[in-house]
Amino acid sequence: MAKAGATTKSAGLVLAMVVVQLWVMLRSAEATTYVVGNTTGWSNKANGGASFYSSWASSHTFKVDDILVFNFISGQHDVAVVSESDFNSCSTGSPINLLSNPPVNYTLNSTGTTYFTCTHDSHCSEGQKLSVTIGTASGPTSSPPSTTTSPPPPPPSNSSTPSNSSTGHMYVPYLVIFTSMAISLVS
Ligand SMILES: [Cu+2]
Repeated sequence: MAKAGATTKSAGLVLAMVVVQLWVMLRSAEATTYVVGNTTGWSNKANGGASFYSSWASSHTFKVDDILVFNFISGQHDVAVVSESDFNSCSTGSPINLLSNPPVNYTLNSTGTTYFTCTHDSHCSEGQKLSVTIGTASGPTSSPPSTTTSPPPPPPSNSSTPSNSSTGHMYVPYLVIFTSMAISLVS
């Protein structure tokens, strides 16, 4: 009797561990943090210039809610989010967004391509530029921009708020399944 009880107890413990592990795995698949340029960071002196950042970007598959970390020395660089044409021509005079306090953590909040560069001196033309594309199954949304200048709303699926408490609900079904499995095994 005592032996059976101990077996039940350890089986329950193992299952609890599996549940926790699965939960951690699922949560880590949620959003990934990428350090731009890895140890090189965000620089105009990257080996290979612009191709350094394009190959860095192509070595990753980005998704909405992923975070880009731009590491650089304060005052030497900045992170400008620019339009495609400004990106191509290295026009840094009218960025969409300008972030200058390192480390800059930028959350990718929509599908499509986001263009980054540095506004300091000629850093852009020296290769300090990065474009990051988040693909969709059917490509970028085809709805033309209308009168509004506000950014497009986030996709309606998944979480409307990025907080952990709301996304945590997504995994409740898994926990229920595993808990019921555990109960059926021990009973
Ligand atoms: Cu720079």
